[in-house]
Amino acid sequence: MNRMSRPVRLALLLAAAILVLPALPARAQAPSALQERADRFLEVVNSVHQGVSTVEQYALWDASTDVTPAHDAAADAARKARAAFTGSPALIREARALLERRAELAPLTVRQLERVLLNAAEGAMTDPALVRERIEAETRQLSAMNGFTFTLEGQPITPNEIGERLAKLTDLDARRAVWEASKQSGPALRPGLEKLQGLRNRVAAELGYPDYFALQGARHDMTTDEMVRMNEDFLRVLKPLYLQLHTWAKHELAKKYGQPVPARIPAHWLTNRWSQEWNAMVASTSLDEAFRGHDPEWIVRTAEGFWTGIGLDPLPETFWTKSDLYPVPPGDPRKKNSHAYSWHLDYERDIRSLMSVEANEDWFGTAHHETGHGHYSLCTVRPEVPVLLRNGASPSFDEAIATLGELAAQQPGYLESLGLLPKGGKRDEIAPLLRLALADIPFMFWASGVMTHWEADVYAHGMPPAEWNARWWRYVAAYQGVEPPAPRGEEFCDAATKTHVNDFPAYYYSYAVAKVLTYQLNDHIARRILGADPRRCTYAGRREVGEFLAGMMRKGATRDWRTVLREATGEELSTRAMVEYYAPLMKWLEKQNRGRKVGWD
Ligand code: X8Z
Ligand code: ZN
Repeated sequence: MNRMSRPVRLALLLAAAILVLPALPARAQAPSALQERADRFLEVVNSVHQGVSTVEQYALWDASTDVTPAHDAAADAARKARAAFTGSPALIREARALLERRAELAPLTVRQLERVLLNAAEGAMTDPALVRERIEAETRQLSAMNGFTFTLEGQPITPNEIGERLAKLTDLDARRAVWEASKQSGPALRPGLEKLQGLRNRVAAELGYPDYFALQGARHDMTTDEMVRMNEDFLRVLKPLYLQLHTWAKHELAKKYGQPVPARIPAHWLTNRWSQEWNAMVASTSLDEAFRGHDPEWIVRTAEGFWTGIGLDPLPETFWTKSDLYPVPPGDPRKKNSHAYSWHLDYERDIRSLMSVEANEDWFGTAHHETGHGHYSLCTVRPEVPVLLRNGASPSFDEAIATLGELAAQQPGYLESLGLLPKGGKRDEIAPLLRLALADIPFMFWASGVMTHWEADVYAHGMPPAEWNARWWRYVAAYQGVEPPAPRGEEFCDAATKTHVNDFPAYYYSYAVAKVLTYQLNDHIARRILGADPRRCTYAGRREVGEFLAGMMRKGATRDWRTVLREATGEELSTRAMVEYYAPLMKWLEKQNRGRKVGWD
């Protein structure tokens, strides 16, 4: 028998203990003093963060749904109070000190501490005057944007009306007048945005970020260059399809308006005022007729019914009583933000939506989008998910679930079941593909191309304001293949007409990443869960789909987004699914475009 020396035995015992210990339940291990210190710190931070953020959200809700000087003042004060806590130097010091020994801390602890620092970087109180100045400039900018009145021939016109007219008008002069009216807010918002360029960058620099774009990129764990390059990569892969679509679209539009075929598409020919989605451009691709006879409430109830139909818990009753879902009635002087948002006000069950829903195709998709955000928020409300991490796995993951709702809202099987498409009969293979492609493919060139590059130039590359509008239209020409009806000088600031440029700066690439993710998730759901063709499946009523999505959503931001994607689909972020989805359309478009010059150069 082999006898071991005492020191060797001791060493082996120790090694065995080290191997076995991590396998024991957490309770069996005494937490280290460092972990205890972090736990105590985070308990306080989570609790106070929830309290001050809720107060802030209530004030911001009032300011966004009813623009008045009193609401602006209250929002300003609430934002400053929140920043005084989340940006507190004591918080920053302790989070940094703990993260210096991150290897000794639980992964969930590390994620929360990193979140504390990310939140702090939005307004570090190491320079309180700077934070105050940013908040005041932002409150003014939001008030100016939300309170802005567009006019056409001296009469007020709402953003919804602008959209309706651009969808319907066939006279090009009338279209141009509406399109030009939609750009009126730019000059009004320019001075505020010029100020915010410097303020946002200086705030980000306070905690060591090179610029504000970099700070936002950190929410995806990416640098500015990585983010811009990734978006470029999307476009490189999608360009052949976009060129075919662009060529087909400009021929259709030229025919519709009785004009010669242009190289680039005049912006006022398209139905969206930023040319970001083209799906309503020709009657054969528009569903708006089908929505006649439904009211706006039907749209929102149907959207919520989609999510409960796949087995998710219903949104709380207060969603219906506290949300602001419909346009301000004509004659009512109240001003509200006319864009669509989902709000998670208290990190518990106060989930609301701010929309201006009308019964049309656009709002039908958007209502599915917004209620999707609401369900993501609701799924994160669990004791296992600390308040600090009750968000999507990343901003683009949050947008991806919402965007998946929009995709589901266009599935022919679902539309048929709702009576929005004729039931049965021979299904046209191409029409639904074309309708979806016209929404999603131009969107990528707008989001990954124009918006991402322009905002990177503003924040990361220090673009002087005197070049803003020229750069904007250079990107529109280069990425979208679109041109303005007449030259647009620096007296305009057309980028500032886009809501996000003012209130969600350096965020927009999240929608492009989300679109890519959406096609990956759809591919996985169709093939692996429903055993169906990704182009022909219907999610509505399928509880397996709800379970799959809820599995991701319930994690909130407790896990890295790339890991969540890999674990859910077995794949890294990739445009593969998007390109495969449109392979039959690509063939069809090539046939339609035979003999035509493809592209605009
Ligand atoms: O802003 C939105 C949503 C709210 S998160 C309605 N979207 C972007 C936009 O309208 O420009 C959805 C798609 C892109
Ligand atoms: Zn969204």
